Amino acid sequence: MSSGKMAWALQWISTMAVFAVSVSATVHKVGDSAGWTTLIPVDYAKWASSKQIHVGDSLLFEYNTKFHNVLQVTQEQFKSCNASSPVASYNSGADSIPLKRPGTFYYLCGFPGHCQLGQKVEVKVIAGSSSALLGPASGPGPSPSPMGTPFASAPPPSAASTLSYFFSPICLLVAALLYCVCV
Ligand SMILES: [Cu+2]
Repeated sequence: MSSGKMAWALQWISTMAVFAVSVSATVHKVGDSAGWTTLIPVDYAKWASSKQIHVGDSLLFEYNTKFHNVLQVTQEQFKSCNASSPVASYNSGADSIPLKRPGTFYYLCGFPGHCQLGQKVEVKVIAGSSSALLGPASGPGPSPSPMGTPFASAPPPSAASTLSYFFSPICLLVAALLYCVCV
């Protein structure tokens, strides 16, 4: 096995690792197709309760910047629609907000009267990833090999098992030994 192939294999392993992590993150578009608006009466509380939002996911607020913005506020400010001193503010019209820790987060529109009209959303972020890969907290159960898991849902099983075998640590070790012997 040449060093070129070794490098290729290593690159693939790192690519797959990144893929396995990124696949677990979900983008939640606030209000779904309606977006972040007051034109259509959207029940944002209902929207939020219909979602399972995990750490690592992100929120997407889409709106017309002439009429809306997004302010992250405290619970107290949320209750009273107080937009005077937000924790964070967004105004791109397509704000992607990564959710990095568990907890409840509060967002409202800072334009006069909009929060009172219902343009506010309370988002509960649950600890742990939405993927089974990073969530072994649910007890024992069947535990496949660590390398097999990331491929379980994406490619066909035959390709998955071949890939996981090919990139298994033992296989790498053998490849490294062969490389040393040959050179
Ligand atoms: Cu607004």
